[in-house]
Amino acid sequence: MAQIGLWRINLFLLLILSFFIFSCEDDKKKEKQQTTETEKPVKTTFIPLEKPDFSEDSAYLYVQQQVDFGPRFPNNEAHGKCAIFLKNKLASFGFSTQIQEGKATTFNNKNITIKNIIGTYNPTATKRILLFAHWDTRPFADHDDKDRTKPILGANDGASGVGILLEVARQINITQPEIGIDIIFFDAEDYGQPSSLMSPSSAETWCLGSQYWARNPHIPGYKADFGILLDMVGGPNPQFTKESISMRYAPNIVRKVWDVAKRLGHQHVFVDKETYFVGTDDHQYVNEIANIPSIDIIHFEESTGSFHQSWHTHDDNMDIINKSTLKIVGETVLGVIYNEK
Ligand code: AHN
Ligand code: ZN
Repeated sequence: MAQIGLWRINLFLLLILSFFIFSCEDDKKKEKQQTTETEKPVKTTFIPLEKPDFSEDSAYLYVQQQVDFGPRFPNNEAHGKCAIFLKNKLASFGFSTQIQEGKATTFNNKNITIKNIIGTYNPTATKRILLFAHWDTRPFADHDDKDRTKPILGANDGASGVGILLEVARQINITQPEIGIDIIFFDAEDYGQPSSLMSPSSAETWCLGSQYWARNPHIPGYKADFGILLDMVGGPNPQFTKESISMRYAPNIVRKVWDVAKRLGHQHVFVDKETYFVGTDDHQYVNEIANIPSIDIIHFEESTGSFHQSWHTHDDNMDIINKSTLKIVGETVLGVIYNEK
């Protein structure tokens, strides 16, 4: 009898225990449901954008035409010829144009004449966007294994951004948006001190054209609502990350541009990642000296923590220029312009 009693008590305890275990499981499930409920992403309105007309063939041609001049760095003959070509091209799209000239000294004590090429569309509009790219090319191939002292063609590093902006200018002339657009092709971005030199590398030896313009704007007190820089925007397998100088000075513009890219279906190229790169670019001085919130669309590879492998080498030629990259960037820039009221 006593044994049966004990057995009954054990069974009773087991029942109570299993009841507790099951009810705990239940609580966990509820908890889980609740967490997933609150973790649901906040619904944002996603409105796809109609793709603006942008001819990648025209943009490609404009890149080719610059490269055909040969290396284009301050004081060389091709540089002078290409400056006139770019000014005339912008003028042919209905922009009023000028070449801003200035004197500067390079890291290796060369006296150079800077030529910033400036185009204006709709000069009386108060709402303005500044679009810029550097048009000069590096006078040496300091990242190549051979012929390091010879100048590079700069199809990607230089010509690509300019080629896209020329096609953007052509489209603006067709669609005639109401806002004002200023396009500046900055000179002497790429005459900076090689990092291999033992002397302390100095950021200010780069971007001489944009520094000059930021201190001497073509119109005294010139202002734009925001600026977009294109740098190395024609290479293969592009990755445009949210670069740190842009994020420091103009995070809202980064969001605006990346949002337009996403709405155009280009979110795989305009990746939602913030990256840091050691160095500088023209938008730094447009931000810090001209006080115009500006961002850089620049191909930066997270995997290597550097630019495309052709960077500052003789491989930076037409072979690496990708029409689809030109189109993605061009559509995004035009999408931003058409979205501004
Ligand atoms: C530096 O790495 C110092 N500057 C990157 C900006 C650059 C050079 N863009 C093209 N060439
Ligand atoms: Zn460069």
